[in-house]
Amino acid sequence: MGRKATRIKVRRAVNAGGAATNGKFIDRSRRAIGKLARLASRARHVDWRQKDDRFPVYAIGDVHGMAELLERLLDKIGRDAKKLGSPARIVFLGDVVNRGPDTRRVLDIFIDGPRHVGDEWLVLCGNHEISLLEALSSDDAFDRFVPKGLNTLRSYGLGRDSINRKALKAALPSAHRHFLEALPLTCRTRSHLFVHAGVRPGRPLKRQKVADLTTIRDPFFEGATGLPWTVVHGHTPTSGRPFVGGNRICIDTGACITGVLTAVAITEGEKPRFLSVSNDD
Ligand SMILES: [Mn+2]
Repeated sequence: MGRKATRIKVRRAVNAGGAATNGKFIDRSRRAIGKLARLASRARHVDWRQKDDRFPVYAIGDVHGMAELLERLLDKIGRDAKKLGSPARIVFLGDVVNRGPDTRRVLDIFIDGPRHVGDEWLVLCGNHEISLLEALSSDDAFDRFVPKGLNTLRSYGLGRDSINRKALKAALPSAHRHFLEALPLTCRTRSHLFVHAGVRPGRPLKRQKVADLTTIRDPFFEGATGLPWTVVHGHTPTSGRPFVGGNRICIDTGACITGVLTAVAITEGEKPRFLSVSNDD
C-alpha cells in the first residue's frame, strides 16, 4: 500500500470515529472466513487407488475421545495384520474428538503415529473436528461447541472457571491445532470411499460440500445404491453392531455410548471383516 493510500485510510478511520474498531472487527471476521474457505478448498481428497491392494485397508469408526478403546483396537488390528503378513494401513473416519473423556490423549496418539515401520494411518475430518476448530475463532461457535466438548475442555485441563474461548486457545497445543487443520475429508481406493458421514448422491466427489461429507444422513442413506463406490462411513451411531447395506458400511458403533469401537478390514474382492473391542471384554 502506498503512503498516500495509508494516509487516506488513517484519515478515514479517524473521521469516521467508531469505524476504526469496526474495521478491525471486519478484518478479523474476514480472516476467519478466509481460513475456513482455505480449509474447504484445499485438496482434501486422498487417492489410494495406486496402492498395493493385496493387503487390507482397515477403517475405524468415531473414536470420540475413547483412548483406551482406541489403543486396544489398534493392538487387535496390529495382530490381524501381522497374521496376514501385511502392514497395518488404517483410515480413521473422523470424530476422533469430543464426547468421551480422553480427547487430548487420542490426539497425542495420532500425532505420535504408528509404532511399526510400514504401518500407515490417515485420519479424516469429522464434524466434531470442525466444531472444535471453529470454537477457537468465535465466542458464538465456542458456545455451540461446549455441550458436546465439555469433556474435551476437561482433557486439556480446563475447569469450571476456565470454560471460555481464550482459555481453550491457550490450552490447546499448537501441534493439536495444526493436526486438526490439516485433516483430509475423503480417501478412496479402487472400490471404496472412506468419509466421515457420507456423500450427496449424484454429485462428483470434487464438488461435494464439506457440510455434506461431514454431516449428511438421509439423502445419502436413500441414494446410496447408485454410487460408484462402496462408502465406508461413521457419524450415524448404530446400537453397537456395524451396518452393511446398499453400497455402504457404517462402522460408528457409538463407542462413547455403547462402549464398542469397531473397525472393518477391506480387501479387494473379499467380504468385509469386522474387528471390534468393547468395554465389556
Ligand atoms: Mn459425526
